[in-house]
Amino acid sequence: MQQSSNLRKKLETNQIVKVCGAYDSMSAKLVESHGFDAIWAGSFAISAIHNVPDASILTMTEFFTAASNMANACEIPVIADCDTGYGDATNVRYMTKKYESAGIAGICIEDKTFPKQNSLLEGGNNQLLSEKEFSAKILAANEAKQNDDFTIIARIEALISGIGMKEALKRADAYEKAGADLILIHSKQITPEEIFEFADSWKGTAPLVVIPTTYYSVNVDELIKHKIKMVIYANQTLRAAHLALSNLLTEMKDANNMSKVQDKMSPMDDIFKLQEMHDVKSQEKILEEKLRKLGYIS
Ligand code: SPV
Ligand code: MG
Repeated sequence: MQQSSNLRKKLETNQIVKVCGAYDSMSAKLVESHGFDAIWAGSFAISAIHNVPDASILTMTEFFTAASNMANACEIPVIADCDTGYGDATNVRYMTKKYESAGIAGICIEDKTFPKQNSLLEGGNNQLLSEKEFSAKILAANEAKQNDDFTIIARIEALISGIGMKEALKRADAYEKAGADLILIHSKQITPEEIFEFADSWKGTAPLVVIPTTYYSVNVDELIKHKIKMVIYANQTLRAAHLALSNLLTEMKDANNMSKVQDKMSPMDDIFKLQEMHDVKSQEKILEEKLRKLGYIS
């Protein structure tokens, strides 16, 4: 099944859709094998593995390569975090075609100005684009998509920028009218109150998406109660990998041998399984048999 149709099917059930962030093919594959519904190809994590700020430093091509590598490696849908759409409505039109034809299930664009900075950065620049200009980007993405199931998520940064709830709700209405399939309401508060207030006041029909990074203690049950349809755990895998590697390297540096770190790593066989290395051996056997039948091997 196409990844975009798969995502639509999940959105049609009455379950919350659980999406987890990844930063490369291996982390995406792990997200898939642990049973998540979809993968978030997030700009924060992809920027981090390139050691650059999440501030529109990488180009569309680099983000696209990262997301399409994940889509190639996995069967579950990949949702690409496309920041502000890498330019204006024309760039969004081009970008949408490119992402959709690579088998990515959906894109998310946010209503900040380019270049953007990560929304959770203390003192970050969170200037908003006008509602009209962002609506033009949503319209352009809709015109560009080929398959109805390709999903367009409009991300509202009004609460992040501090402009307020009224503006956030007004923009959600506008973006739904422009054709957004889902509305992502982002918050950097440490509690979910403003997200709940938004969800309870929202009169539209587009399903809501949240990213509970700062308000991490919110329960899934509470999200469901407030009619939130999708939860994205955006950067936990990147941060966990960073911590695990840092701890391991500290131990390795001062160790006389590697005995002590053996239980801090996956066994080689787990990596062979991830790579489907065992398939290579069975494919070799099949080839050998065919060559024998052709008389090349006695
Ligand atoms: C990301 O994961 O890149 C996001 C979510 O956009 S946040 O870091 O909260 O902005
Ligand atoms: Mg991002």
